[in-house]
Amino acid sequence: MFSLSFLNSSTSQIVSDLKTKGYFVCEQALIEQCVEELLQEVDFNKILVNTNDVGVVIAYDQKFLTHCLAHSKKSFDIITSQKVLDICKQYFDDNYKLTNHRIYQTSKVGNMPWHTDNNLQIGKKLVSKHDMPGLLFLFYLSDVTKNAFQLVKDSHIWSPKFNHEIYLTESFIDSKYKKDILTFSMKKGTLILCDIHAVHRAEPFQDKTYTRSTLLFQVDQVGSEYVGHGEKNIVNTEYLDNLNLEVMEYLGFGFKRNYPAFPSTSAATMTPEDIFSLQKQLLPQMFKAFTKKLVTSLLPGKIVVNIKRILWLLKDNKKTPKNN
Ligand SMILES: O=C(O)CCC(=O)C(=O)O
Ligand SMILES: [Fe+2]
Repeated sequence: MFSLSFLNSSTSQIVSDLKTKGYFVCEQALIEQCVEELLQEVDFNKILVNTNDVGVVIAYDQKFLTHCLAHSKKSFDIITSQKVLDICKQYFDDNYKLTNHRIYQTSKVGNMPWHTDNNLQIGKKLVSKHDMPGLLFLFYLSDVTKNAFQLVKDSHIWSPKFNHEIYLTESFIDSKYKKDILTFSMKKGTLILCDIHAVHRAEPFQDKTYTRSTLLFQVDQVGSEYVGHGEKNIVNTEYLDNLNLEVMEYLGFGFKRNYPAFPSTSAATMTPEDIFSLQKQLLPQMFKAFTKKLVTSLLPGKIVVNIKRILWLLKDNKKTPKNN
């Protein structure tokens, strides 16, 4: 899963970089095969529409699989890996929790403003900034040449001064910190790990042919005064082959979660192109549903059941059971 260069990076060095510089980067921390296997678990072309499962949703030019702990064993393994837990254990000096996670694909345009991720929410609304320590893990799942993650050097030190702001403007950052902007245009598999108090964004871009895929998760040192901080972690129990107290605490077993899954989506957050392509998929299904409805409304229920029985027997070439 992880490359030797990441596994061999000393955890105390990573933590020391995080404490001093506010970030740590490891190019190709995930091996290529792991990225491929992870992406195979996520079908960004299959969108949830009355589907009784977790899956992909659309928010404008981004597609999200938020509940990846329930749908992707590879992302579960990365998020709960010993290396990640060891970094967290050394970085935090109290209990830490996974507060959100998602896999997403950004296409065509991106306009993310400069921000920090120390957000407190009421429902889906960001209401204020908190001072809990926290770490943002971001893995590139595609080669990133545009829409790269950007971070303002040393901003984890001064960002609390701007806790009254939800975003920082481009003109403010350009006028005061242009020379401190780091742009991480890097290969598939790269890990960017940073203090959630660091000012960052995905560099704005516009290119109809470009797509970036990412796995992101955030871990916060959630104190007792912040019960409810975080999104719920929906986990596929099949994946829990490493369950121990450390993982349970980290995933927040028995811990309240008040925030809804990010992003909040509905048919209204789909682009006209996505709605059109969905209509094309729905049209044949609509005719099928109408035909079915017509047949079942014309034929008495008993006959329908008998037809189904006959088809079943013919299909499997079974003998009629004695009691029928
Ligand atoms: O995708 C990125 O580069 C940054 C994402 C981010 O900062 C966020 O979702 O809060
Ligand atoms: Fe962020």
